[in-house]
Amino acid sequence: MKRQGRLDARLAYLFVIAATGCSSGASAQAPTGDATTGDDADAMAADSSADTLAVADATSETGGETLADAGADAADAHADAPPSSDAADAADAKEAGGTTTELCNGVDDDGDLLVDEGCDDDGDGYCDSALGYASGAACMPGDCDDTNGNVHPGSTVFQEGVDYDCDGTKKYLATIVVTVDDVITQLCANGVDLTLGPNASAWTSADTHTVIMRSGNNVVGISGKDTGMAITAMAAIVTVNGTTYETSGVAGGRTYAPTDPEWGATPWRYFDKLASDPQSTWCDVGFDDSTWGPAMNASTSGSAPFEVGLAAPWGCGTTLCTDFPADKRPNWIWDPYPTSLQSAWIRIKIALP
Ligand SMILES: [Ca+2]
Ligand SMILES: [Ca+2]
Ligand SMILES: [Ca+2]
Ligand SMILES: [Ca+2]
Repeated sequence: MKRQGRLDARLAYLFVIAATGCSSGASAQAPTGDATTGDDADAMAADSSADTLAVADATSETGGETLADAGADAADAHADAPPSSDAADAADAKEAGGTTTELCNGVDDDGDLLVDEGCDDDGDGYCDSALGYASGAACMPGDCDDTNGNVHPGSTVFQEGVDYDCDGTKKYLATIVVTVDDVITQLCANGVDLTLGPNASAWTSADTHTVIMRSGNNVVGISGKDTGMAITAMAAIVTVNGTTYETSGVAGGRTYAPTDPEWGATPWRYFDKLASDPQSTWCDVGFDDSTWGPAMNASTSGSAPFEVGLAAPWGCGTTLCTDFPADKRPNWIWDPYPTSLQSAWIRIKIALP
């Protein structure tokens, strides 16, 4: 019995050895088949430490990454799209339910490890206005075309038919050719006076001006006077966005009322309240010219007096016919009822897309 008892004790000891195992046995574990909960398949330390082997660790990490991580996966509760290195686990906050759209804010919103990607593709320093914007962005807001570096808020690089300064309006270069018998006293566009040309006081020669117009309504205003205290007449062509607006009027000789069909027959409106100033805001886009009447033709386009060689005061003179485009002959227009007006004002409203 004693012999048998010692044998039983030895077997029990060996059983304990076998049951408790030995830590040196775990260190020899192969880099696959991770048996310990919370550990990696790479047999290194637990997930709270950096993984160093490029092995799959789909079993023990809640994120189910398919590539080895370089960062601290203990904090990573969400899967990174491979081949993310997960170098910045701050991105996990976005993966957990943050926005999936990149905003221009200095933060990687969509967790692709790129900060503000797409915000300034053209490199002009302004963020794509199609993306959301918040403080922290490296670019300024409001780029309405992030494919064109000359298009951004404040840009002065003119481009025909383009909203190059991102204020919501397209821009167009308008050309104004104008003369007044006898002198131009004011030329304006959209409420801004233009510098008069060298021929402002020489009615036999016209001056050419350029001005930038915008989407919506635009106004060109011309004011002049007759130095002989008699009748003032004007001739002008405005060309913009492929359309030409020649001065034109209605048949004259009488006073027109707003109910007359002739009242709206010409886009050129004439201030016919004798020689008083219409208002300081008469050139503004918002000025109400509904009480202004239609201008009267002093001569119709293509006929006298806009023909070469006609005598003063209504002929082309020496240069007037060449100052205006050869295929364009504006009418001289004046007051619809022939009174002796020393001063006159005309304006035209032009709507652009
Ligand atoms: Ca991003
Ligand atoms: Ca961002
Ligand atoms: Ca830009
Ligand atoms: Ca741009």
